[in-house]
Amino acid sequence: MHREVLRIILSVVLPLLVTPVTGHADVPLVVLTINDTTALADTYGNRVHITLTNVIDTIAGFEFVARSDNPSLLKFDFKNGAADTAGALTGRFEYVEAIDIYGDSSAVWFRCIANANPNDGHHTPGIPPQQDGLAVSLRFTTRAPVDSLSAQRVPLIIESPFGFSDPTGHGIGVHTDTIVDTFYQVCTSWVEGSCDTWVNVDPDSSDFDRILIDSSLSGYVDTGLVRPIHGGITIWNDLPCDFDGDKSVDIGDLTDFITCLFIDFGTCPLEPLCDYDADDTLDIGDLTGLIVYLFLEGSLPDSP
Ligand SMILES: [Ca+2]
Ligand SMILES: [Ca+2]
Ligand SMILES: [Ca+2]
Repeated sequence: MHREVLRIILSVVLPLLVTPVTGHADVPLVVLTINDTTALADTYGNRVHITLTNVIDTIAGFEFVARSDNPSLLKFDFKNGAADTAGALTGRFEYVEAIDIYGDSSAVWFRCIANANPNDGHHTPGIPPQQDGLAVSLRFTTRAPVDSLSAQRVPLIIESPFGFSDPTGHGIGVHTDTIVDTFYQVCTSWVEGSCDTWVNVDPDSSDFDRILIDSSLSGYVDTGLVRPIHGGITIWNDLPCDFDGDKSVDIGDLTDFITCLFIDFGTCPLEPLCDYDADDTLDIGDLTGLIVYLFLEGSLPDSP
């Protein structure tokens, strides 16, 4: 078959093979979440967890950019390795890279492929369907908040390149657009019955030997099917609930809290705030919040 004919057939048939992704905006296939986190001002060694839910597909590779909305307060820590995959779903992936995409540590471009080297004698599987697994942690550093009296939240935004591949290398939740263009051509040089040189002509003013329909495909991720959930870091000058001021919240702070609530009644300090329900008093409800944070799956209060 002539190459030209094959090309024409392919360019007509190919769009028909591309099944459009129908929208189920309420049932995403993949969700990537930046989890809200609290950090102290002017510190390094902080981590924010990025979690992944993949409902149907095994994920063999993915990429995303996480950008700090306020790099003067929060930057990613490329000196110590911006991505920490220890104990994460990507921990055994053969290729993992965290790129300083803008060169100023304001954003991380994270890329990973499970079985990046197919010839190393070891098949590294992707991530089978699961919920809320830790995909990777990102390290960041903080500066002091501008307003020293209150905490400040720095949004972390998920941006492109953003996408996920299944084990066959196909993008998950990718819409494909077809761009079609039509050319009218004459042959200017025949070699043994086959055309050597085709030239485009204007069909209104010239005869033509053939019509060429050229199509090219371009794709984009449907964020209804592959959903990014942005997050943020609340930066405190003083750590909430750090009653003894040792820059960490632990059982010693719980003891201080219990003491001020039940033994030296009314001696709870106004700072640091540990006011979970934001009612401007410290009481047993706030103590419960701290207990949940220390022993179960809770967080520190996220507003002053
Ligand atoms: Ca391999
Ligand atoms: Ca403490
Ligand atoms: Ca309270």
